[in-house]
Amino acid sequence: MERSADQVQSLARRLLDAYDRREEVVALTDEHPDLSEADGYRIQRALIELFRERGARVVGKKTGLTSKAKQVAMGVPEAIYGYLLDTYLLREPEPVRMAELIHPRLEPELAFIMGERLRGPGVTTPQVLAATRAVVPALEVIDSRYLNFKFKLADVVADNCSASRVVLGANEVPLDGIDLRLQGMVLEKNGVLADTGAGAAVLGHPASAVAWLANKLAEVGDCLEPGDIVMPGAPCEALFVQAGDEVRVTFDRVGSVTARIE
Ligand code: OOG
Ligand code: MG
Repeated sequence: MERSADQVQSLARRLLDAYDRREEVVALTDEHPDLSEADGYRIQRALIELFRERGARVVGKKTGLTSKAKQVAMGVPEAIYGYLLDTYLLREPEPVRMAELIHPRLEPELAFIMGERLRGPGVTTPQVLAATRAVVPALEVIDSRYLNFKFKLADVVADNCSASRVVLGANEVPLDGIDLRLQGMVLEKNGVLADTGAGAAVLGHPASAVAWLANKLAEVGDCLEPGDIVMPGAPCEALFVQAGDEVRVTFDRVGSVTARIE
């Protein structure tokens, strides 16, 4: 059954309220077990509209759950997408402030900066590579608005894929000669190795996640724009953090970014 516009609005407002109060809410599917993925995207669009009414700007898009490690960790075996707002962006060395968040986790991602518009359907991985201006080392801060970070597909979609902050490194590197599929990644917390990965963990190739996103956005008449920051999804599980922690990711040939948690 299709949700009424009123119900979509009221569920979006509930999530906005959780975001503002930095308080968890029960998963929407606890109360509405039949909430569909399509309902989730309608609630997400309403939520983004509410942020825009407050003056926030969309500066890019994200995918999530594009690696096996993330799908298994979160118990949702499907790729999802959401929007990046200017209010999420932190430039190294700006700290991640725990007081602004609920129960943040950090995950390493190689952000894409688009140079050309990409409009699906039919966008391919080589087309994404050709349309990419640069890549940037990034640490995404995810902060689910749901109790204990537990959700189903429709919930996490509605919650804009747990999007919260993105710490961007200073190095914008063009892709010339870099095979992102084979690109190694080393993740450290407080100087101790926390995880490792390769680009192929993300849908076989991080640019394939971006192609998936462009094609999925086409279903709602949206596309990737020049200048968009695009997060392709993490190759490994997210890290728990607390104030005082320092998380650093280093990508082969692209460099590193450090997030200081305050
Ligand atoms: C959903 C967002 C997942 C990623 O990179 O896979 C995501 C979550 O895990 O809360 O951003
Ligand atoms: Mg992510």
